[in-house]
Amino acid sequence: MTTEEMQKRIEKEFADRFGGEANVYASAGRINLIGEHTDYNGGFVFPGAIDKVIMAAIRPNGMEKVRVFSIDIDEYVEFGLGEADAPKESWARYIFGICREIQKRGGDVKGFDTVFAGNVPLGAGLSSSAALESCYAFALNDLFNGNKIDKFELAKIGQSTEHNYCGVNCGIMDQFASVFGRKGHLMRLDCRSLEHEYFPFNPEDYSLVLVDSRVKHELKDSPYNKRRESCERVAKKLGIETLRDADMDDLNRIKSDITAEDYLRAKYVIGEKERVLAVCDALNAGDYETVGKKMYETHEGLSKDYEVSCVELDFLNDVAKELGVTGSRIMGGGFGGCTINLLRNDLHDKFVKEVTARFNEKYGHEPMIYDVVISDGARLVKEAPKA
Ligand code: GAF
Repeated sequence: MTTEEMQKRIEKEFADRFGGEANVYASAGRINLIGEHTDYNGGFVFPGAIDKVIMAAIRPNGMEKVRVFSIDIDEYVEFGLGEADAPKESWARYIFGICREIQKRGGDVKGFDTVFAGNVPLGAGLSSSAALESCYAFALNDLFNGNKIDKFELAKIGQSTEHNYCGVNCGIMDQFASVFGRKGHLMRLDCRSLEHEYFPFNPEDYSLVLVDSRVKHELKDSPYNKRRESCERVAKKLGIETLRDADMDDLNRIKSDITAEDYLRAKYVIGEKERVLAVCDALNAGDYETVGKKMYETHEGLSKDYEVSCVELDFLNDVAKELGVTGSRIMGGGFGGCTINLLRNDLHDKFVKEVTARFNEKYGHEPMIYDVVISDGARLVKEAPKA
């Protein structure tokens, strides 16, 4: 479904269920060029928002409850706005969490009616959950708080929702990308200081392609939280707040005091910190070959040291390398989902054809291919006429 078709569908469903018109908001899924599992370690990330969104029609209803219909799940849920009212449906807990986190910060949330849908592929590592959170955080800020909550706080509201209502102890990258995304730009975020910089990303000769293994990726039941705990244990041992402040000499000094597994996790994170900075320099110099080389190094680290890959993603990475793709790696939390591939435009069609055929031959199903279009993040799409 295109975004335009989706908007029509949402508006019609809203009118059928609740009558009349509502404001329409959207927020985006994200890619990340490099800097994986660095956000909760106080390091750097390099994401951008994409042209796949979660979109919602929302209108205050003058009641003390939220009435919500998910088009994709084909389910209707109602919930109140007190802590005890948390819905059991996992998808509705994202919206409930956003309401509660705004309230906890002293913000205002009143009852509303809403219908939403999305075209961010689920479980593909493109952060459909952050898109959902950012869409509602942005909308409730606009509808009930006169846009007084600043953008970083909106991202943090999404992150706290994951922590407190959805069981994922994530970092800030996905919500940041979804809220701050800007068309044609990647962003480098320092997750410790929250300083960020926009980088125009429109290389003439290269493009980004996602290959979705369709191996389902669900961070809640994956060892994602365990990876974070490993990093925190090592940082504690070193007497520092996060691994951002460690280098390999520090890590080697305490090697005999930590498990072999924790050592490998921290080794990956320390290496990744350096790689993001090297990629920024390379991008500034227009040196995409170096960007690609760093992406392969990241894949190797994520696969061997951080152990968040799977056979399907390693296979996709091998095929990319064999076909001469400039850079390729697991993207997002891992344990399934996509690889992100940087490749010369003249290789695009050949790569898509070959990787699809070879993956299908090996695993019995075709991967999904998405050409990356870097787009805007959270936004008001349409304002309903005043009643
Ligand atoms: C997931 C998390 F939600 C992010 O915070 C980040 O840690 C990412 O995995 C790995 O870089 O998307």
